[in-house]
Amino acid sequence: MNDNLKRFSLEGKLAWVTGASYGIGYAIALCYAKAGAKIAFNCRHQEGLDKALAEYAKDGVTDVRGYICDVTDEKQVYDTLSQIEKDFGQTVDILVNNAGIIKRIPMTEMSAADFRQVIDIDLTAAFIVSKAVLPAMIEKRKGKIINICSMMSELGRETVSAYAAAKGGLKMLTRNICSEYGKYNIQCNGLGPGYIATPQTAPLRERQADGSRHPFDSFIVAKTPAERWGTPEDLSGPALFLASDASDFVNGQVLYVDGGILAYIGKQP
Ligand code: NAP
Ligand code: GCO
Repeated sequence: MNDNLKRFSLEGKLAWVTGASYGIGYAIALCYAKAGAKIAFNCRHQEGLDKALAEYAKDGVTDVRGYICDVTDEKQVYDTLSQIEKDFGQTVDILVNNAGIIKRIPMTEMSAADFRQVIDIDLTAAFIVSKAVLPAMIEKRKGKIINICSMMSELGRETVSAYAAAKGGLKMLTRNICSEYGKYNIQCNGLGPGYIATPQTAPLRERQADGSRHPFDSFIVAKTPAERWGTPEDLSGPALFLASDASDFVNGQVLYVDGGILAYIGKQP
């Protein structure tokens, strides 16, 4: 492998991808494993964890362990991190704050409890898990933190006030971790997926009773120069770049992987 390609290798690195039992997290973890990384992932449901382990095995990933951990629970996060370090015999080199939810409710109908839950999982949890892994990265003078942001880090839309507030905040948390810890050779960047076909967006792509496409599905295809939804695999290469030595001088950025949505006014109806 030539020196340039070596910079994209994750050989010997330990990556913790939160919420990687399926969807975007799974695709990122799989890509990292194929680039040589050992994988730790977590989720809240044993069934999802077991299914994911079977999928990883089917995809040829052997050096992977799953943990039941709710990323909003500080004790669970610290206990899981200790177990990960014990199981793999090393500290975390790469953290991907991927776990996330969305609640699509008009703001005037959304309870404060619902708003808080989205903020807790999509923003506060990234603070909790990043804070947990940072001391070892500081010690090693090396580390990568990748926060999974969103179109909603830049744009609003009806019914996603909590999610947009969380993802906007996550962009600024990314910049702040860069500012505070860049001197320790720690890079913290955001990855901003466009509209990706995963369980999270399945309701926006459901066929209508008459078999026609969901209006939102048609809207997104018209708004995307690539004229398609993204797949979790579309994120793998950019995620690998941000996790590898190839991005050691990239810090505090959000790399949008959106098929061009943010650059495009949208197709004339
Ligand atoms: P998804 O299919 O709904 O998967 C979410 C994952 O997070 C699951 O593994 C879920 O497992 C886990 N999770 C949720 N809450 C958790 C918690 N409190 N603690 C631990 N794990 C938790 O979502 P996705 O579409 O792959 O999205 C992944 C990330 O990308 C999210 O941050 C999302 O906001 C972001 N994103 C998605 C899109 C898109 O179009 N799909 C675009 C931009 C950004 P359990 O339920 O078992 O915990
Ligand atoms: C929505 C979607 C989006 C995507 C993604 C876009 O309801 O608008 O769920 O929020 O999940 O975040 O980048």
